Amino acid sequence: MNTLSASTTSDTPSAAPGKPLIGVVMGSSSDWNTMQHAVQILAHFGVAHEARVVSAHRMPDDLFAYAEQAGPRGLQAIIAGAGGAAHLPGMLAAKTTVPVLGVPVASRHLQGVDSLHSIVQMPKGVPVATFAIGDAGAANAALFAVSLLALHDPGLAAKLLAFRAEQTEAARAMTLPV
Ligand code: RP5
Repeated sequence: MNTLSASTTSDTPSAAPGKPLIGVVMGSSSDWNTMQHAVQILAHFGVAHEARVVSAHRMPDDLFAYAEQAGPRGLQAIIAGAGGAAHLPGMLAAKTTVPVLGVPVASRHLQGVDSLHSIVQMPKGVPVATFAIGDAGAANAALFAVSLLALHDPGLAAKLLAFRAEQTEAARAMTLPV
């Protein structure tokens, strides 16, 4: 499997140590500029994670293997980002009951509207929680994953509250040029 980075290896400076709880996968290394925002959030909160390229159309067998092993490996959620005809999140969701959080990556020609529609329009029965196109979606998918983990982790819940409080203070401190 093509590995962009993995939390269990020592060559991943942004990854928290330990068995990964959150998997971050993407269809291409070209998605990293977007998906790094998810990894940065997970690293900020000290959540053990991994990040890998798993292309739906170029590595379908790897995709199936990743999805089938996600539950047994202890992943609590998979954040999946892809662009264009973005099959990755939906196909992962088809092969696992681990929650899949989909991130539409901005595409060259349709600016990610194609990615968004591909991911958000899952037919009834196999859900993918879909986030905004681009960097905000990647960051928010990670924050959502942190919220899920925080339900059963008081320390993480406290960190999340502190994160929100910092944002509030930053907004209150905003000034305008007039
Ligand atoms: C998708 O095709 C990827 O998720 C990426 O957003 C897009 C382009 O991939 P590359 O041609 O840059 O590898 O599979």
